[in-house]
Amino acid sequence: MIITGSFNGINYMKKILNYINGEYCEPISGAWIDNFDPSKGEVYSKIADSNAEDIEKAYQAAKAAFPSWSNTTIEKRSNILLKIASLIEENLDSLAYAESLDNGKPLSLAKAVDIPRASSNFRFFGHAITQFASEAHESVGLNTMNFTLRQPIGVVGCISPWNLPLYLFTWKIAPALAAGNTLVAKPSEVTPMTAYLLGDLCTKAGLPKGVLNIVQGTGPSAGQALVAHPNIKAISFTGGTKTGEHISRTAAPMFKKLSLELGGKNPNLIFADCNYDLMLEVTLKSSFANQGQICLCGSRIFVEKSLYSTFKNDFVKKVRTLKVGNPFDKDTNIGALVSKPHLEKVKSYIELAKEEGGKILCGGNLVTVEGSENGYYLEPTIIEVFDNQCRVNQEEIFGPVVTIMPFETEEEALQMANNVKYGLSATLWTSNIDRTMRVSKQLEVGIVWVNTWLNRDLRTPFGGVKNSGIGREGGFEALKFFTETKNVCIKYE
Ligand code: TXE
Repeated sequence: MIITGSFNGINYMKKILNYINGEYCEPISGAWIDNFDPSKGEVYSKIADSNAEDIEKAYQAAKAAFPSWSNTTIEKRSNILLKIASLIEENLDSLAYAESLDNGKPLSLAKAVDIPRASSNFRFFGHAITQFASEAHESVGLNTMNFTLRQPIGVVGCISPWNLPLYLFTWKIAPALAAGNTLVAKPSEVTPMTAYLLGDLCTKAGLPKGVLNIVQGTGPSAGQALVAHPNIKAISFTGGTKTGEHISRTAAPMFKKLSLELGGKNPNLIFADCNYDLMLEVTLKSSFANQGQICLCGSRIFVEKSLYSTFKNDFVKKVRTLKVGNPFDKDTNIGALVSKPHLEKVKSYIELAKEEGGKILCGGNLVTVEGSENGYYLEPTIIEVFDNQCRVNQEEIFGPVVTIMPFETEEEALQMANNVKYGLSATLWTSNIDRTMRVSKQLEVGIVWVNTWLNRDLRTPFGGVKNSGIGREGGFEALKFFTETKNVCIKYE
């Protein structure tokens, strides 16, 4: 089925076009790729299969728009961003619907999290840019004054993934625009719809032509051309670690600025002295929110031995109450996984777990949803593992699958938490402040949550260490990334 109708005033065209120089346009090659509705496993629209020529066209538009946009007053830039934020809010229902349809996530989640956050991203950076300042260093006694300029880089590239489509797309483009850059941005080919709809809202908000160019298409074609473009001097990327590695290789010889937010295999450390009920409730979310397809999900759960069997029983009981179903059903907790290949990848890890000696405590099976029999549904799965070195505990699965394992001492918990190639986030459950400090300092990650999860203040630095990436985004960190720093040293008599 191809959707050609409209929902709350926004058209679902059967073709998802590029947005270049303020206009929707077809890919130069005339090639299209299928776009699937994961809840039904059916093609419902076509995406522009863009290539290097489309990237060049977008680059030329962005280049032409740069002199004017970079010299636009902060107040005007800020106002346009705030207007985009308001338009996203006004279109909450339609955008949430589009996100669920494209991604398979529960509509309730898209309404409560994805779309409000996309709006907040624009609102936050619309305000942040008005407060962004730079330093001055007076060399006292030497009659010298230094001041630091933070100037927009020029044309920058943003590449985003499919798990939180509009949320992560706007997380990059809002600061890049606020800082005065012009952009070529590529959303994931798996979930192109909301980025496509955003183009129209940017036009309505008065964003000048060419400032934001959205090119649809695959990673190897459009994405690769964007990263390889010699005049696009900075790339902000969120996606898989392998892709990040490839992007680094392409970009390094051109000395591009890179911000890479990659995979995770995040530990949850649960100590017996925690607030048990709160921990249980939040652990359910940190394990299975968005079908477990969030780079911040806590996929390795380590529990202090004295609490282990109680936790195991209660957690299994709770997880069994989660309803897997059509994303548009009100009582659905877990929707469809994003694509068939991804479903197959996640399922293969469940099979691997069995081979590795893991014990499936609940879930593990595909789910057939009535009326959506070809959708990509999987039961939320808990695997008890006995060795932190097994592959299911070392590799990113990125689905509704968590492992649990006991630990005896704080040292052992830390050692297992850190013994992995990733280092994005960790969640710690304890009521002991000394332990909080000790463990937080020793965890090899970029973000630690204590007695909470996915609690985000947009001013805070966000990003990982080790194979989870390089660089930090969020707050002024993002504005720093999207600007070039220049020191001006003045000697006076
Ligand atoms: O992501 P890709 P995939 C992890 C997760 C998942 C795995 C693979 O484990 O199973 O990555 O997912 C673009 N040059 N995460 O393959 O390919 C691509 O078009 C430039 C974690 O779907 O990394 C898309 O826009 N761009 C993650 C974006 O990269 C390229 C979120 C991400 O897709 C490119 C998603 C190339 N050569 C997956 N190849 C997180 N950190 O949140 C691909 N792309």
